[in-house]
Amino acid sequence: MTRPTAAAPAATAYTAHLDHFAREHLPPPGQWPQIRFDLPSLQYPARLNCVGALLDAAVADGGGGRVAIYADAEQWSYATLQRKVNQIAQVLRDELGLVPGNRVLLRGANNPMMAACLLAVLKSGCVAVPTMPLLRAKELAAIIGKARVDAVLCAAGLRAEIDALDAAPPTVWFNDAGADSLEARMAAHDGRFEALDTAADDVCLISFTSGTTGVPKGTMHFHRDVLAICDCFPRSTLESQADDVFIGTPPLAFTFGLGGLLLFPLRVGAAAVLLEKLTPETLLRAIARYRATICFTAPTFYRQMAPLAANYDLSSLRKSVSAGEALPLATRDSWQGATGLAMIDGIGATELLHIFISAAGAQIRRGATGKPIPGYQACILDADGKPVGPGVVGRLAVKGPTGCRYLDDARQNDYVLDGWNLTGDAYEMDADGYFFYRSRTDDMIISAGYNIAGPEVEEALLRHPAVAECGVIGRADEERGQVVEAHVVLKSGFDASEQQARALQEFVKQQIAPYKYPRSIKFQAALPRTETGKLQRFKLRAE
Ligand code: 3UK
Repeated sequence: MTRPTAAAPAATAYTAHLDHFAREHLPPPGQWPQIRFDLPSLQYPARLNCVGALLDAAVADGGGGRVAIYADAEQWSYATLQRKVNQIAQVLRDELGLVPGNRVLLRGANNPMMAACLLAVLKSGCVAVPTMPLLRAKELAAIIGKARVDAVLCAAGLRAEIDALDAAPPTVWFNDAGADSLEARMAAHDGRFEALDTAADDVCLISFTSGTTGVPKGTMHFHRDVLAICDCFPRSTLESQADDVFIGTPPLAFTFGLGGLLLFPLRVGAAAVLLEKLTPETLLRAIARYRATICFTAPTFYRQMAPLAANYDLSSLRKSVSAGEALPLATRDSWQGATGLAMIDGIGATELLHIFISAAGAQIRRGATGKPIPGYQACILDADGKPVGPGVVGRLAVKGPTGCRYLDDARQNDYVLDGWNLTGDAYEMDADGYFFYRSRTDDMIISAGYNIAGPEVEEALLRHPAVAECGVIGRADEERGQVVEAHVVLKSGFDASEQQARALQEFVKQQIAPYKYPRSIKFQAALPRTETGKLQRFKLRAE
């Protein structure tokens, strides 16, 4: 095997990549966050292929017959998944001529072939660039340019936006019956493929943030990072096991979904249910049908599922994980009331790959996200970058085994300060070390000199029986600088009237300090959200 010279001094000398693009575009070592492997479980060998560790090891240990993936019309054992992954890896190497380090863009909904494609790219030593199903040609073009994508694996049902590109890289279609489809090509290969002998710090994943402004940011992650997220949150907090059945909504192209619906189950020999286009009703039905034990989704989904839960047999469900945005207490309470389950809230970020502050069971404290999970450290910094004590709102700072490495992006310096990752969130700690989310740093509303966190007002509004959903923003105001403005979706049977608005305002004043009440209320049919369930506050502001 050839042994090309490595580029960046921050990485170890060895690399299995023949194409050095990823390593050459890591940020300079001085701009990296501090990376810490503080747990015995995080001591990885210098050579590591994450798919070798996740999939081949499970089969070698005799788990080949276990179910890895349940889907609508089929179920795949670990051995089946391994064979398909190997066949795809053979197509990538032998037919597309890809070499280790090449970037492969992936585009598909959550289904077994999408999962197999992702794993095949990593196993072959290439770099996966997963993309959200709803992205349009313009956004895909930006990603293709930024990550210098060499090839595309795309679900046939999503081909329109690839066809609309001015210049698409060589593309193979999957979820397709055509003579030239990935499935047809796979059939010509014997399914034998050794995991490439990659370095633990070879880049294997470039995950683009669902950024709201400007050019998307690509976050680069190593083979060891993929295992590190499996060996942190799932072990300490989720306590997942081989008999678990994971289910949920986040796309595999979002690292919340990649971890929760593919990597975490594989790490413990468990099964994942991969379903496309879930609604609150169909997710509930699927939990009952597949006897799912662990659910991953966003707060808004739990909020919509809670009133319907009584119609389904959810007796198999043991754990529910909420992430992506703040979990309002009203949502935690209604879900717990409906299912008896204490929600595991967790904050994660694409830059850190997965969840780093969370709590489960008896460790849950009302209103708090939780504590840094073992392996991670966190603190709150003031505007000057100095740590503040309990009771002071400041900037959340985190470090651990994973961290921010943007692909060729000056914004690296905004995210990393003195070795800490700054997530852009305003948080407050209590005397026991629990972390309480307040708002995004940029979203803090300043009205007549008061700092008001939109989510606190949302929280209060959500307790009103007429409110289905709401989003609170600061609206520019001559007199006060900003005023609190609530965008409210009413439950059916309630009228968007002046009187209703006044009732909501009064209600908020009863719940929280009266100066925080929304002076402006706008009723809406729906709120703008990303594919990952996040409220798009900038769109509310633009209205
Ligand atoms: C916000 C939360 C309060 C927060 C993600 C789990 O959301 C994920 O990644 P993104 O890069 O966004 C990161 C930002 O989202 N956020 C996420 N979870 C929470 N705020 N409470 C929460 N529980 O502003 C954070 O900085 O899209 C979540 C796992 C992997 C992920 N990538």
